[in-house]
Amino acid sequence: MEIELSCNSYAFESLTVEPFNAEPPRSALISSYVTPVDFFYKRNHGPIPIVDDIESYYVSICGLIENSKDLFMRDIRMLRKYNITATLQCAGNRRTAMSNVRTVKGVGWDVSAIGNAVWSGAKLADVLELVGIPNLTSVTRSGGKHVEFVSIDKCKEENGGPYKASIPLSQATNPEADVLLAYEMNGEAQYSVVALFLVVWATSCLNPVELTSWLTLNSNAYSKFFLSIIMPKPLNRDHGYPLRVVVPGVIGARSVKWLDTINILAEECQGFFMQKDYKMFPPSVNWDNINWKSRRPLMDFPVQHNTETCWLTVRNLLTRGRECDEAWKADPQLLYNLQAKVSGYAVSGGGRGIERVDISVDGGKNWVEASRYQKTGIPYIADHMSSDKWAWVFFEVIIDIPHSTQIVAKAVDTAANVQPESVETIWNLRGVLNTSWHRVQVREALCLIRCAKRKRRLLAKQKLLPFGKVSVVILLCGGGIASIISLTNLNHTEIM
Ligand SMILES: Nc1nc2c(c(=O)[nH]1)N[C@H]1C(S)=C(S)[C@@H](COP(=O)(O)O)O[C@H]1N2
Ligand SMILES: [Mo]
Repeated sequence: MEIELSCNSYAFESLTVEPFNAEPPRSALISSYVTPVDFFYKRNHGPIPIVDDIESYYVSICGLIENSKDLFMRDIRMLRKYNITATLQCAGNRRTAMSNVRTVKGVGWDVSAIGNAVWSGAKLADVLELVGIPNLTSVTRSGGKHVEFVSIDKCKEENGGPYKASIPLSQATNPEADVLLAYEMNGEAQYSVVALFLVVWATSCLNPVELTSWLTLNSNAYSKFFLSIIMPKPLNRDHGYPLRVVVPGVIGARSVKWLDTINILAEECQGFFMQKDYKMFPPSVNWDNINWKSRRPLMDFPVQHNTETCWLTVRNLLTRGRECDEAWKADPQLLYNLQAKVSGYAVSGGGRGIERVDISVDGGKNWVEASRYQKTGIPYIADHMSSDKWAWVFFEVIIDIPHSTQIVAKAVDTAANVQPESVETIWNLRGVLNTSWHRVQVREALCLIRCAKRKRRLLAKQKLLPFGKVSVVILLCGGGIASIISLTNLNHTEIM
């Protein structure tokens, strides 16, 4: 018997309101390979700007190039549209665990300052071709080596100036690096949600004759309305409407939202977030002896050893054969025979795949390998064409757990980089790139059982809702159709 557990509520957790910073609960995060926009973490350094006149919005491309150019949204939409599934992660993800060792400065993220989305837009390499910079250029004729992205928003760290960051020109002009100017986020996902809604609604409200006459009578007005919801949704304001940069495999800070200007520079961007933040220092550096110039800006995540991050949550609990609580009441020893489904996400920077995820239930003495997956029906093979190279990988293993121990996870990427064992060794004053082994204390087994009970009570309550078997069948059919629709519409991914 398997009892679904969910100890967290599904509410979004706001960490700061001004600027708005929020992350979803852990369990919500790994419930979907493509993170719904509502569960995608939000990281802002200033007030979220409003761009309402899309006709007059344009991006200026200037700096060390022969001809500067202003690109309107229609010019960018004219370029070939790519859908890239990429995981965005804030360099400060898991900062709180680092501050438990010694205080660090920064937003207190738990493990969910990360999300995986299908980003759609033009490739930066194609945009730069429009201003005469060919693919795979490292230096322009006038000496440009870096591409700076300047935003519309204003931050106090920039003394009221705009947020900005840069990446090397060689990366920006490499089509394989998949750097995007994105105008949609999970756009295609709308099809499945809307299709599901339509199927459930139409089938449950109308009989076939009514349905046909309704469709004939109202085709014009309703088709307009439905088209407006079925059309891919633009990027939402929180995530950079109308246009943002997405630099796959690189810390989130370089994926500049609300893009205003692209500058071709000889040196990397001198902005605060490139020079005085998002750098990693050794544990010996403190606020009195820090020399910002001594370190390079963080790019690929994670930087140290290019390791990957991997968190786990204990989601499900299995007892053998009987109802959890009764079984446990009858035989408290059952607690010693628990199995847990340990699952989570693993991700590496730079486009490297996840080669392995190891799980230990004895604090790291013995390990078993978890299974890995991205898309249903397609086995995950790291660095293979069939996998989303910039996206996280989910893992899962069902494992016997002793009543009180520590479950530990560590991932290995395709360059054989392994996560560092202890957070102490990578402690740094800004609390960035905490990629240390993730540990879960299994004293929680008892709490989990209580959660299971609560969850079952909730399920029992739900059965009382006026939600007959027919609706369930419709819902399932709708889901099936919806997933077929979403499969045909997505090149790089599917919604699970
Ligand atoms: N213009 C602008 N772009 C920005 C930021 C910002 O504050 N302003 N924050 C950056 C940081 S630190 C991260 S982690 C990501 C977060 O993107 P999200 O809010 O879409 O999740 O955006 C990056 N781009
Ligand atoms: Mo970030």
